[in-house]
Amino acid sequence: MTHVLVINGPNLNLLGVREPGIYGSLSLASIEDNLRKQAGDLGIQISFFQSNHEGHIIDRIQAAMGEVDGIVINPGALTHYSYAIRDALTTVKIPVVEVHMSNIHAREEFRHKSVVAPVAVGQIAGFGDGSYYLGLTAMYRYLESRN
Ligand code: CA2
Repeated sequence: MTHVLVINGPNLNLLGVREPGIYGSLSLASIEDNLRKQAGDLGIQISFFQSNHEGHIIDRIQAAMGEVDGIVINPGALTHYSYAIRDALTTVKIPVVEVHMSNIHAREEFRHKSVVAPVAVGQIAGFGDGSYYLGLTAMYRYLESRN
């Protein structure tokens, strides 16, 4: 069975708790519940991981080798500077879809650059919690097209 891992980086555990204006009012647990339902409809297995620590995210990416078929990741602010996460994603050779709730290209200059995007299949940004559902759909379609 196709297995997709959804990874969330720093501060995304605060979703729905603070700054609903930028990131919406849904908690990460609610978004994960919705993704679980979507995965059920698609007939795929889904797992979740969130950490505020770069090294823990890298450990999880490494552990995903041989375990999952695709990774949907919102690396949070690490998106903009973590060559270590980029290297981990490259090393495991698992297809990646990068997602962001906000449109990072319409925000501060430092958010315009993603060091992860060049090693991803693609990037989805700006649709709030919808970015995750679109990201899972994109990953599913990508994996199906390879079968
Ligand atoms: O738009 C996104 O999804 C981001 O990855 C969110 C990151 C930000 O650093 C990226 O540039 C874009 C920030 C996540 C912070 O999440 C919070 C959630 C609720 C309250 C406070 C922060």
